[in-house]
Amino acid sequence: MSATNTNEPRYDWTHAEIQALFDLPFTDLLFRAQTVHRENFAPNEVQVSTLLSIKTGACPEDCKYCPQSGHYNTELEKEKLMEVQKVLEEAALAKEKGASRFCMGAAWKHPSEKDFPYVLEMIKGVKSLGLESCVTLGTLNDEQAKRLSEAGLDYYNHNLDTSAEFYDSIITTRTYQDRLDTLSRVRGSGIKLCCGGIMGMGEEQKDRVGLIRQLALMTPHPESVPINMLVKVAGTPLENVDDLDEFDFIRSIAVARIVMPKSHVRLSAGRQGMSEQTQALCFLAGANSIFYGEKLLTTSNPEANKDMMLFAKLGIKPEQREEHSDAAVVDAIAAQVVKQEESKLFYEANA
Ligand code: SAM
Ligand code: DTB
Ligand code: SF4
Repeated sequence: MSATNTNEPRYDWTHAEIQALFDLPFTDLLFRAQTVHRENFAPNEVQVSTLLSIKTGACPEDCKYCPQSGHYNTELEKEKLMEVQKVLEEAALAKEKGASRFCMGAAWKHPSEKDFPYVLEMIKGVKSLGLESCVTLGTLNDEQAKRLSEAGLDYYNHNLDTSAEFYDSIITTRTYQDRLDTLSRVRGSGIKLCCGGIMGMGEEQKDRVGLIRQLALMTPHPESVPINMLVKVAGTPLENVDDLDEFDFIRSIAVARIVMPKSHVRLSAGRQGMSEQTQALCFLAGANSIFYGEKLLTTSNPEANKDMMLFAKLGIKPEQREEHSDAAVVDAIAAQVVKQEESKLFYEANA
């Protein structure tokens, strides 16, 4: 493996080099990841995004992990596109609780001409609240990417999910190349990329290497890299897949941190099933972003209070957007939440 300046992103990582990182002794890998992390980021800051499903279920795609696919019966309540006003109320609430980015997800193969103008209104509204905006709407054409950019969209989420080789065992209704095409349209329109994948779908280590390499070949790297642990949902084909060893998940975060040194690496879905200690190891491995709030899109996430308590225990602060510095406000909210939780625990103990 070449000893290079760890500070400068590289776009020529080979499969063997990434494989060699995965094969390092665990503490060597984490030490290296933490070193890269500290060269590029404030070590105890974590960016906080809140998710909202703006259109739920009945998706025509057959992604085997997804509770929202219309191909499986997951007993999910389907919902049409939410009203703009309702979305903005949720965004304001997320801001009040300390989120700096609001991410809106729709269970579409691609947005329709009828729905698209409402999504543009949502983006403008979220921006006017002083939040960063992110949407994930499926495949886009050039025109749609341009209109999203003109509406001021900050990030577009579009995951590659796994390696090109394993992809066809997970999704048959679209190709890896379709995904790459949308990603390059989004990039071309000047919107920042949020692109990552899912671990624990029964893939092999070479597939985790393949996914991370594919992400690391993008020039520049995706600004945001969500690493999801599969949330197994009853009714989906992956409902009974074997658990991924959490050390392999933590290794994936560490490797992503090393090969994409300037990207935010998000510890995404799956935190609900993880201990605080596992999450702390993910932060040590270089994760510096989370989804914050009781719900992801359709499945549950740790309660906001619990996350603020975890941040307090670990000495982590929510990262602030550069353009507006209301760090004091967020600190005050965090302190208040922790205080409320402590007094709740005190009263319960003394009841
Ligand atoms: N339909 C759009 C798409 O697929 O691009 C946007 C919404 S989709 C739910 C967004 C991402 O959520 C997927 O790409 C996948 O990586 C992740 N995801 C979906 N179901 C998941 C699950 N059960 N566990 C972990 N991640 C999941
Ligand atoms: C991402 O990588 N993870 C988020 C977000 N991007 C859109 C979605 C996770 C979904 C988990 C399953 C659910 O709640 O439906
Ligand atoms: Fe549809 Fe996205 Fe779920 Fe796939 S991951 S079924 S595209 S909502």
